[in-house]
Amino acid sequence: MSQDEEIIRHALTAEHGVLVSSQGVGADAQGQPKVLVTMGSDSDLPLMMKAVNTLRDEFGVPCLIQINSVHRDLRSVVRHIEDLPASVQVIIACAGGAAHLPGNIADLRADLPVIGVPRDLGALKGIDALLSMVQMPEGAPVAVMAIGDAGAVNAAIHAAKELAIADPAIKERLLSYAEKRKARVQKQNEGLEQKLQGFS
Ligand code: RP5
Repeated sequence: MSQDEEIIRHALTAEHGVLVSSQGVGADAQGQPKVLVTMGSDSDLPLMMKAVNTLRDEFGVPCLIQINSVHRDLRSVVRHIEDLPASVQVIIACAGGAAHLPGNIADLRADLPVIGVPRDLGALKGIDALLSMVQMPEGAPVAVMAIGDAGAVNAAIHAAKELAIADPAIKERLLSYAEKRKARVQKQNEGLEQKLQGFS
């Protein structure tokens, strides 16, 4: 890649985030982003990759990933969120501690659903983030998921459900995902007798 191309790529990434799809990341990814997965710091990334991978592997939904810190660079958050590509229909926002990112985005984007994922972090282990996200005043809702891993995966499923209202292919994949969960219970029941013998 030439230096000019590198500069353009960097500017696009700063303004819109990195596209991730089933085909890959960034230049390798294909399709229009349907979900923005954003977070306060790249230290949140391992947790949010559970949301990104669920979107891409289970539902084939391309997403944008972008870091947005309302405590370190509020002005750029306003710019990024106001200028999102029109294809983005749902926003997933993760933060830990005094987690103001999802609520601030809910105010900036009255037109898009915002799903909050509280990170299990620090002295209060995510309770602080959960309460910061969930206690929004009337008028700017954030759909808050569980703290940590389950919350990240559920955020992706919830986003897919919202997209499925207008997308039958995603609806199909949601139904297949539910079938896989049912099959897991059946498999556990089949192995139960042998497990019980191990306890006696
Ligand atoms: C929050 O502070 C971030 O979302 C992250 O969860 C937490 C810690 O950030 P770092 O200090 O690791 O950058 O704003």
